[in-house]
Amino acid sequence: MKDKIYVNRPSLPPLTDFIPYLEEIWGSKWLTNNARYHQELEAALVDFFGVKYISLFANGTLALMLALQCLRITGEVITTPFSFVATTHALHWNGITPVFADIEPETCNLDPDKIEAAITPRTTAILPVHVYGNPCNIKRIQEIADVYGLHVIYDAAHAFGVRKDDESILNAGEMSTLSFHATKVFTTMEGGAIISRDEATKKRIDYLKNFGFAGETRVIQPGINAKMNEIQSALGLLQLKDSEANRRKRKMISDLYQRELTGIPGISTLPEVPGVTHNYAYFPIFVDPSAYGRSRDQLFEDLRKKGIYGRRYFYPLISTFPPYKGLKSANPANLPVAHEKAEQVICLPMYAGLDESTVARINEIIRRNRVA
Ligand code: T4K
Repeated sequence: MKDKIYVNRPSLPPLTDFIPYLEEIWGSKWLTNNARYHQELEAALVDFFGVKYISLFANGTLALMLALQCLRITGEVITTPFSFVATTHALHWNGITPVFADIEPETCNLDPDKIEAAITPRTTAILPVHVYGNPCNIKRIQEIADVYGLHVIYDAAHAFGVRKDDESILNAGEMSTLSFHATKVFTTMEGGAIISRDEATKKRIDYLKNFGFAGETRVIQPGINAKMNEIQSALGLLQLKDSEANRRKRKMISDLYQRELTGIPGISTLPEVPGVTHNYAYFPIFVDPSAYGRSRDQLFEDLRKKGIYGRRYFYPLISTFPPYKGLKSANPANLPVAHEKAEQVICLPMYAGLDESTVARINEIIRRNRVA
């Protein structure tokens, strides 16, 4: 069998390029706590994204947890079950009750038409996710939030560099959070960030990620340690240099998949959205067994036997996990589209280092495995 092909692989710079950064860190003995590379990466990302403020984090989960803390969100928050479990866990860790609403079939994102019905007197915010980096319906979600006086925080863990009508989608809502995990298109090994829109909020976020310290002797809120360190920040600075070249490589792979898979009965993909600069972070396909002749799980196993390690992101749905399945909103009858998508999805391998011949082989397996 050939080497295993994983769903993701980080694009790392040459090790020799990293050494001078390490030498600088060793020489200065500044390892963390908003030191040189941390500051440089924040400035570089603000510029790269076209956003006002960014605060770097140790990972995306802590960023989400502290975004909620920072806005003092309580009660109930409306969110999507079709995401990585960290989205809902961040609510739980804040003592907030998640309220699941269904997703749109076209994008797999929270369906604005399902939000209003989920609002109760205890609702304080909406927490949508730009799943696979595809933008949510930002305009409609904001309209609903404005009418009902709700906060909006976007989990933008997948949305690094995504733009709509030439503006970063990270400017949507009051805050957006990012993940820079090893599996993401831009990585600092572990890492994350919060995008905020005014200086006072940025300051509060920075206090919270440093135990709540506002200066040497003043603590303003029960904060936590969620800081990114200098080695992570240095890797981020290097990653940024290759980010556009890597995006172009992923676009080429996405085009290959789209071209070859379109037209196979029972296989559907998410098309590119006009006006959106995609980051091609994931390549999900959806298997309709009645037309494909084999189930999603059969295709998933067939691919595995041939060394292709796709992933069923996001199956099982968050709403089916024991901590959440007892919630009224977790009833499958409330979430028919999310259940259907979770039963059908496979994310195919997608990363800049994936070669064309492997993509062709994956397409061929999917084409040949169909049972007419
Ligand atoms: N919100 C959303 C919407 C998210 O998707 C995530 C994380 C978060 C919030 C939370 O952000 P973080 O706290 O993680 O920063 C992965 C990631 O661990 C997770 O970050 C990510 N979303 C989620 C979608 O996927 P796993 O358990 O599927 O990852 P794992 O370890 O199986 O890796 C997948 C493949 O990637 C491996 O088969 C090979 C490759 N890989 C992985 C690692 C860790 C590498 O090549 N190198 C590596 O170092 O969760």
